[in-house]
Amino acid sequence: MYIKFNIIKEVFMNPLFQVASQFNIEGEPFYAKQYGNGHINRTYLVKCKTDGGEVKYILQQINHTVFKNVENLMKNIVAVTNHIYKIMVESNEDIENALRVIKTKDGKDYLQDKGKSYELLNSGKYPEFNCIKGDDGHFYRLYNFVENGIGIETKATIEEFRSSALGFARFQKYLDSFDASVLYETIPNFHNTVVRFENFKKAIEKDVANRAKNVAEEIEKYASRKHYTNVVVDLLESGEIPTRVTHNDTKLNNVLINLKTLNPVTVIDLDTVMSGSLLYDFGDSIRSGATTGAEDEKDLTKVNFSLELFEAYVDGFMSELADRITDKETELLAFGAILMTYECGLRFLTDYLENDVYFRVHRENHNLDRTRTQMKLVEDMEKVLPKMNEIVYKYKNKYSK
Ligand code: ADP
Ligand code: GN1
Ligand code: MG
Repeated sequence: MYIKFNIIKEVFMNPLFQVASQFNIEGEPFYAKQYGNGHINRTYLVKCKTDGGEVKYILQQINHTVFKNVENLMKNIVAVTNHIYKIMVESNEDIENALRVIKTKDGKDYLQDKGKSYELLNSGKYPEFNCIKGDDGHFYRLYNFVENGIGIETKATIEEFRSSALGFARFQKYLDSFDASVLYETIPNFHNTVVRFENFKKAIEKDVANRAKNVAEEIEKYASRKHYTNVVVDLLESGEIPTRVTHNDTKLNNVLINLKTLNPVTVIDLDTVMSGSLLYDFGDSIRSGATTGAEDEKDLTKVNFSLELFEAYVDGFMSELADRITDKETELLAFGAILMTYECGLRFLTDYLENDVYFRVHRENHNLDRTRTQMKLVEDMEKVLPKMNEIVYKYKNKYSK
């Protein structure tokens, strides 16, 4: 009786239960807490009681400032998840862990909530859910909770990191047969480093938060590497490297790994699946995973590029893709890692100068700490670029048929 009353009370009170209940869920929601460490969306783990036990879901409040057109964003994600699901079924793969978009009760791929739950979430009564207030209300989507995998935040082991490479490389293979023409560009110029550099310059000029004076050294380090910015953009434009459908946000915690079997389970965070270069996906994985420190580590002596982890990733990646990667891509793979790390640091620095409007921050100078770790990794990689290239060719040759 008491337990039942508590559940009713919670259902009544918790606005996220009201949100989740508008989707095709099994059972009754009784638990909702923030989950994961994404920088963009607000992610919640929702648990529902059913007759047979418990079902978990991932509920996400979509960042509508970043993703302006939620309708098209969700069309992309539904198309990609359906495509992958179909291939998995055809090739007898285990579909239990496939990522699925769960529709709302009125058959939509997302919920635009302007109702009671929205008012409640913005009333200040639920600071723990920390929601973004917007004129359009909140946008939500619901996924199945992938049980058998974990998104590693930092410091993967050699075996785990190799497994993450297999996961992203297989994802790349799935997308090979995906029709790029149906894809909407969710964030224009996402990896156009030339445009990213222009935005950086504008942020310095405007200096809205009067912060440029604090970061002269960082500005100098990023500005002096301007020559990196057009390399991949130009090669894509001239057709010297192929434009492919890519994930574009292949950081370590965006692939769920089974830590017991060391099998990659599911690639998640599909908001940025768009046309791009394979160098972006390879590079962003190295940026986020081939390091001994966290992305926001303050003590830079703890942040070192790891050639060992790099090698493990190249091994996994090439074991799946050696025959598909072109000669020009192979030549630039290691540079791609420097470029993506540089680009991400440039974005953190730009956001710091713009007063932290894009990436979620949890402390003062958070974006600045991130800027510095990325530059430390860039400097480390620059020193060992010839060795990185050697490793790339070693595995390209090993796995080419
Ligand atoms: P963001 O765009 O903010 O990074 P993500 O989609 O990456 O959001 O989700 C944030 C975190 O939530 C992930 O790093 C992962 O730990 C967890 N997560 C997301 N989707 C799922 C899922 N379907 N099953 C299990 N965990 C998930
Ligand atoms: C963001 O969403 P999340 O946390 O997986 C960002 C990436 C950055 C990353 C840096 C849509 O990734 O581009 O590389 O932070 N995603 C978007 O940690 O901007
Ligand atoms: Mg993510």
